[in-house]
Parts: sequence; C-alpha cells; structure tokens
Amino acid sequence: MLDGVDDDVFESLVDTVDRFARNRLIPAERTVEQANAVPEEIVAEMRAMGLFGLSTPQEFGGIGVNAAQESRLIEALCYASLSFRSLIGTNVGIGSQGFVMDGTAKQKARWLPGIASGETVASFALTEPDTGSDAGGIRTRARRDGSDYVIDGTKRYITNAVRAGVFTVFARTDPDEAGADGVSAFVVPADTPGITVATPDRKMGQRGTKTSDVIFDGVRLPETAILGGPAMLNRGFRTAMKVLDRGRIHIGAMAVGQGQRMLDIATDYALERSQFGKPIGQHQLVQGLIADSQAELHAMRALVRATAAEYDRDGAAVLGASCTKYFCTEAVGRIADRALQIHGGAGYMCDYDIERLYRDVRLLRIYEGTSQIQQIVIARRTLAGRSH
Ligand code: COS
Repeated sequence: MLDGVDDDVFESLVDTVDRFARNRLIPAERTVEQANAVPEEIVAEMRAMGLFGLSTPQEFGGIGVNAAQESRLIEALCYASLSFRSLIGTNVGIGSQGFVMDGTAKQKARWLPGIASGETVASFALTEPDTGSDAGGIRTRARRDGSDYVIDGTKRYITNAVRAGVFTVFARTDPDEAGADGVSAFVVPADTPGITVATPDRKMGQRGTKTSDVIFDGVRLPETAILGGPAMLNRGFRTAMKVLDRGRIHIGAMAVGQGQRMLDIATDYALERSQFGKPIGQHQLVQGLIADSQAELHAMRALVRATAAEYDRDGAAVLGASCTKYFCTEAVGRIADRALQIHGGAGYMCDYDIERLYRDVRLLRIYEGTSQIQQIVIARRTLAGRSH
C-alpha cells in the first residue's frame, strides 16, 4: 500500500497546480510553440513548486505522492500543453522510478535528492534505432572488461537527453541471450566520457519537448553502476517493464487533462459560433460530438482513478495499466478529432489552440508502449486467465 501525502496537503497541491496550469502555463503556450522551448523562468518555477520531485519519496527530498495522487496532479498539469509536463515527466516517471523501485541504497542516496529538486534531470534510455516495441531485443552492448562494463550503442528518441544529468541505460550484458533475459540497466552519469547527445529531433507536435539520439562509445562503468547492483545483472528488462507500467497510468492521466481541455475549448466554441441562425451547440449533430466526448472523458477519468488505486493497493497493476493507456490515449484522439470538427475550418488554422493540441496528443498513442503493444499485453494476460 503506497500511502502518499496527507489529504489536506494534497488538495492544496492540486489547487496550486491547477491554477499554475491555467494562469501561468496556458498563456505561455504560444511562446513555447514558436520558440520550440519552454522559457527557463517557467522551468525554475516548476522546480520551486517541487514538481520534479512529485513521486520521489520524502526521505530523499521529494513530495512522495502515490499513484492515485500523481494521476490527479498530472491531470491538472496537463490541462496545459503537454510540453510543460515533458520537462518533469522523466524525473517523475521513467527516469526516477527505476531508482525508487530497484536502486541500491547508495544509488538512491546519490541520485534521488537531485532528481527530486530538479537539479538533476533523469533520462530513460531504452529505445534504439532498430528496437522500439521489441524492448527485449536491444542491441546496445555492455561488455565485461575486468571488473568494469564498457557500453557501446545508440539510443533513440531519448526524452530530456539534452538536459540529462543521469541516464538509466538498458544494455545487453549477456551476448548469448538474444531476448529480455540478457539485458541489464545501468546508472550512467551524463558526464561519463564517451557519451554524445545529438541535436534534438524535429517533431510533429509537443514543440518545446526535447528528444535526441544518445551515442555511447566505449563508456566505461564499474559493476556497481548496474541498477540494483551486480545481483541485478541480466534483470534490467523487468525493471523497465515495472517502470513503464507505472508510466502507463501517468499517461492515462495526461490524456484526461488534455481531453478536458479540448472538450472545454470545443464547448466554448459551440456556444459562441452560430450557423443557421443559432449557436452550433444547439444543433443536435454537434451535441452528439460533445456528448460522445463527455462520456468518454468520464470513462477515462474513472479508469485512471481505479487503476491508480489498484496500483497503490497491490504495488502493481499490469493489466489495468495497459487497459488505461490503451483506452485513454485512443479516446483522447477521438476527443481531439471531434473538438477540431466542431471548430470547422477554423480548427485547421494555426491561430486556434485546437490545431496544436490535436497534434500534441497524437504522440500519446505511441510512446511508452504503442496501442498495439498494450493490446498484446492485455490479450496475453487475459488469455492466461490473469486479472492483474
Ligand atoms: N512487470 C514485471 N515483469 C515483467 C513485466 C511487467 N510488467 N512484463 C514482462 N515481465 C517479465 C516477464 O515476467 C518475463 O520474465 P520471466 O521469464 O521471469 O517470467 C520477462 O519480463 C520477459 O517478458 P516477456 O516474455 O513478456 O517479454 P517480451 O519480449 O515478449 O515483451 C512486451 C513483452 C512486448 C510487452 C514488451 O517488450 C514491451 O512492453 N514493449 C514495449 C516497450 C515500450 O513501451 N517501449 C516504449 C519506449 S520506452 S519510453
């Protein structure tokens, strides 16, 4: 059972994040889009609010929310552009949770305080040019050399690599094992010799977020750099899966925040815009678009809350996390499409926020496990008769 923070502290935090998203972040969205960067003063404000340390345990200086609380806070934050969330996303999720779940006491003490304060940005380096969905097939090698390991390989689309102070790098430590069982996770300080971070990728949406290739060329590390220590040799794939499970609930919450935003925008537009002598919101076909989005949003929110509660109760929710990511991210795609449709021709114009939000949410169906990967997890566990 993950306790999280006290109710009154938590409610005031939700209120603070909600106001920050509406009053500070939304007005900055167009600047971020144009500059393809989040202003440094906003990064500093997010640090000061403790957002980088939301999920870091309090003993390491974080706020220490549980999954249910994290999902409500992320929903509130993601009423604004997903680009802001991306800044804290790796520290709250995939970049930190490996340390929290499987790190040694030394690794936690060394890295978690900086991750919590935001001084250290943590990146998760799993994906490669030839390995995305087939995470067990990674080719980056960690070759044993005396008591050291030497990492060679290229990682792709690594979020926040340009800012990273530490990478969790997944590499093959058993060259004779082609699948998941030969993979270990390494804690790699970003200033280790042999690491090159490439120019950030140009993307369809979520401008202001930074993803890049990271090249590891003869990066030498002691065996104590294995996440969880040498006893975790060849156990890194499981760490990655556990981290991604929690991340999938978080992404469901992002979809809820964006879904609410787009429904609100579409509703406002339906009330303002008139055709055939009355506001378009009074036409039943437009009402159908609004009703379908509202119903799906209710289902998404309920699913995120139920799965997060299950996670906090049981310490895992593999089936629920995949159902949540799959349903919520597909549904938010439909909400985006309907919201744009309600705007008519205006929705296709860059002057309207919906055009940008429509592009931004497209990524949710892809990263941290595509919809098709979620279908595989859901079907496998269902066919195996598992309810978790
Ligand atoms: N939690 C803990 N352990 C898990 C797990 C989970 N959620 N999922 C799998 N494992 C364990 C399995 O139990 C198995 O161990 P045992 O052999 O001891 O039972 C091991 O990991 C291998 O699992 P499996 O055989 O299911 O691995 P596959 O290679 O078939 O891969 C999928 C499974 C496809 C689900 C996995 O590769 C995946 O999630 N891919 C998507 C990766 C992704 O999200 N990438 C996004 C980029 S990272 S931001």
